[in-house]
Amino acid sequence: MVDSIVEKIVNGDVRTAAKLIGDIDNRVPGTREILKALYKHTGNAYIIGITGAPGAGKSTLVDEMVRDLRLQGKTVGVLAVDPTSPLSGGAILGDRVRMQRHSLDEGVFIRSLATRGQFGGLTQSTRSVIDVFDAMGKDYIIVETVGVGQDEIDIAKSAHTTVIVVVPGMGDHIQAIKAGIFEVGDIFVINKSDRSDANKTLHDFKAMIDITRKRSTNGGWEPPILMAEAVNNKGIVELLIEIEKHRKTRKALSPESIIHNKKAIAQLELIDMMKIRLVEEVLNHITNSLEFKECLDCIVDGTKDPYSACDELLSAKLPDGLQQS
Ligand SMILES: Nc1nc2c(ncn2[C@@H]2O[C@H](COP(=O)(O)OP(=O)(O)O)[C@@H](O)[C@H]2O)c(=O)[nH]1
Ligand SMILES: [Mg+2]
Repeated sequence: MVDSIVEKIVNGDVRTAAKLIGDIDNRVPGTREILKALYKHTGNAYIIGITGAPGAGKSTLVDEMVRDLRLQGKTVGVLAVDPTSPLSGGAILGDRVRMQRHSLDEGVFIRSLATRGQFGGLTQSTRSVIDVFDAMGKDYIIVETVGVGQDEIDIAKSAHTTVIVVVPGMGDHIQAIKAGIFEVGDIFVINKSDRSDANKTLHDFKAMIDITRKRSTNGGWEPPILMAEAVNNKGIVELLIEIEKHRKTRKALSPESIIHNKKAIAQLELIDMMKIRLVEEVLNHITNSLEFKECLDCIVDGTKDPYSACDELLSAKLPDGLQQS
């Protein structure tokens, strides 16, 4: 069963992949076993993260990038991670319509993820879907995220090249985007540069990212700032050129730094994976128990304080030694 699913995905079977991705999003039990078997077929795709505030033009940009990459004969997987818009909602629907021109193209596979599990786990499902695309043999995987939360920053850290999209008049946008996201940017794009205040933004922005530019650790790579008008297909070729340059810079790093980077990412991903399992499994177990409901009642009627309730619930479920904090 697992073997035949894996075989189909490795052969690029879209239906099987779509089903698995849906199962990942919905946390269907048993999905892990497939992912374990699939893992050895991953590691070949180049992963590009596109992050920015809602409405910055990320999807428009991605759509144009897909077109250019297809013209180069590359296959592409696109994953839109947007927990703020459910599948039926505006943004994703817009993406669907926009991306429709790729819908008959077998070299493009577009999916979206919307579920933030009760206790988190969006990063985890994103990585799993990336693995599915990767195992399908896609040359490039483009992951679109809204740069607002820690999840998005962590997702960006796993990408090989992270592109941060901002728009003119960005004072507001800077606030909408979590500051930490700028530190993970390898390339910055000022989209909607058809707007009159674009040059001012470029100026402001240069000053701002100078502070966060990450020179030393990246083989001398200085994140460039590009102007684009995604809606008019301007700046896309330049963006792809910079991505390729960044890819080469990464490749040219010393073997030690490559291993060092790989280890850092492996550590981040493994801790994330354990975190989500611990939190999900332990919390699910506890919150579904009778004791939990009794504790809630006691806190409400004033016969127990939440500190004692927490200690009692955990001491019943955690191994000795993990209980004291
Ligand atoms: N003026 C202008 N509008 C743009 C540009 N790029 C995208 N848009 C528009 O901005 C809106 C949001 O774009 P979208 O790609 O959905 O943004 P996302 O939320 O970041 O994915 C859409 O109405 C686009 O047509 C641009 O370069 N200039
Ligand atoms: Mg979008």
